Amino acid sequence: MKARFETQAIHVGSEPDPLTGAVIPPIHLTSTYAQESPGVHKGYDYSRADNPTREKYEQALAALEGAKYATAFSSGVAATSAVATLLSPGDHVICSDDTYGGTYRLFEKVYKKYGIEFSYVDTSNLKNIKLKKNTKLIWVETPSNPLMKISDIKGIASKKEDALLVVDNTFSSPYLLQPHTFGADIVIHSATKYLGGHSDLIGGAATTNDKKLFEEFKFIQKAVGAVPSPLDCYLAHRGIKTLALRMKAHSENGQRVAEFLAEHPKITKVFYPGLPSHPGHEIAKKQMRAFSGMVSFEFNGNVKGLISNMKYFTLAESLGGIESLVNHPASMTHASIPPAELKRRGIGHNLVRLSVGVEHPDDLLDDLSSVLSKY
Ligand code: P1T
Repeated sequence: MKARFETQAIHVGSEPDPLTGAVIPPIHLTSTYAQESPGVHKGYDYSRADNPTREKYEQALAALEGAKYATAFSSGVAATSAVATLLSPGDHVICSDDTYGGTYRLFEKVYKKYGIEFSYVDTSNLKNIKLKKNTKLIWVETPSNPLMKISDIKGIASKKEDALLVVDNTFSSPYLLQPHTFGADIVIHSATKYLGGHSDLIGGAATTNDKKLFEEFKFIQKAVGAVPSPLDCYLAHRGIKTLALRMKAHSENGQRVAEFLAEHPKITKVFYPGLPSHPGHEIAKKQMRAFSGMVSFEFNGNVKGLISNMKYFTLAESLGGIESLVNHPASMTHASIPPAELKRRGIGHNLVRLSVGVEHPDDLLDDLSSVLSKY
């Protein structure tokens, strides 16, 4: 019988070291490998191409996404870029109109000039998935960054024809959502976030069940060279062993914070898929195990004062670590999106994004309550 998620997270790729019996396999901090004679070696020749620590981490990642293959990259953006290299001039991409700002920047500032066409649509409404003859890729972020829109992966997969469906699963993590089971061809991650879980590394990954796609990713990994270091692979692999525990706590705390904010008289709008009032709540309930720790809200008072004076929510970019963070999308994570496009997307100066950590929820609510009483 196939082991369950929590068991796989701890055991896949973590078998004791055959040489010494070390329960935690060693970190292979090496760039190169001795060869007996040219081309005769133990399966490794250079760490950009292959490294045992990276391989073990990739095995664990694939298992958790319910995929056959995983390829690790040096950042989430590098994983996004690896997917984009599958495209050719003249290809068309449908992309969620609410994504991490760096994804938009990469598509618009780097790949557009190679003759790739991008349409940004609200993928939370299936009616907006309109394929053109040259549509090769559909890029979906769910929940999206920063407005927490929920896209119906199964519904989009049923409309994708020959296009590849890519889901950026960063905000959910594989514990809450396994996009391959709903028909996604490729899942990408910023491992910097929930996978690593401790805000101490930058990493990315792509998973797939398609051998040909995996071979292309393996090639890009080596040929382009955006690989994570063995130490970062070790840290990310160590992080995912507690993913289930952390995601349960993040989701419980996220729900408490979202409910608190929804009741607060100074907050005009809350974006959290765990609230029954969220337009994507029913779809989220069907495809996710819980609703994660990402909560956004609109506050029409002194936003700068509010976000700069919290006790436990540190003002910083990024998300998904055990500690709570607060971010101002318009001027921080999404500042690379031009003002008119930010406006079209509904990302205003009054929007605040929280990455709710795993501290005691009462302390987080006390912090929010106190700062909201001052600003
Ligand atoms: O930062 P990096 O590891 O390169 O990951 C990029 C990325 C990809 N996808 C999503 C959904 C993301 O949120 C990110 C990075 N996001 C932030 C740094 C942020 O604070 O939103």
